[in-house]
Amino acid sequence: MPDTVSVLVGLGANVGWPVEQLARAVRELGAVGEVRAVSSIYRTEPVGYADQPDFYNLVCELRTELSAEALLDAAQGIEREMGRVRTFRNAPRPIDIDLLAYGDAVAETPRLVLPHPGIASRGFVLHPLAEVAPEWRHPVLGRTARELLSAAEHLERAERWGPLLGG
Ligand code: PH2
Ligand code: MG
Ligand code: MG
Repeated sequence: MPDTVSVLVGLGANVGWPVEQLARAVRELGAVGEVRAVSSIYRTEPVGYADQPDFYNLVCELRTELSAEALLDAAQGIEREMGRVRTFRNAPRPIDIDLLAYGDAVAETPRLVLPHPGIASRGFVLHPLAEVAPEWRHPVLGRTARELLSAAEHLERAERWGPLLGG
């Protein structure tokens, strides 16, 4: 594909049938780019608002011709289509699709901060990210995903649950 960008996308779900919802969301992302790699699914402790079920998280690598803003629109369209209703910050959700990194872009707009500010401190991102793209280098911190994971302290509980099937 000419002029494509490699994008890292973090997905999470903790309402309904999280594993099926992750598979559907990855399938739908395949309509806006080429899904190059998908991590295992991790079962993770909720961060931010604790009184909710465990999350199921994964990270995938997508190559796309879309701009970051257009990709965000597409991701939010998939979230809406899958029944996501925005209530409060860190609330339970049937699907969450976050742009973790868009090439080497470093940007901050009202809608989008790149790379995602939570990358280096969240186990639910770092474990699947280090699995799918261990040599990816954070454009601001200058560390690879593998290095960020081994340097991180006090990560919440995250266990590998299994592979994504039916994606
Ligand atoms: N997403 C959040 C807040 N907290 N915790 C886990 N374990 N996994 C998530 O995907 C997650 C979270 C906000 O999007
Ligand atoms: Mg999120
Ligand atoms: Mg989100």
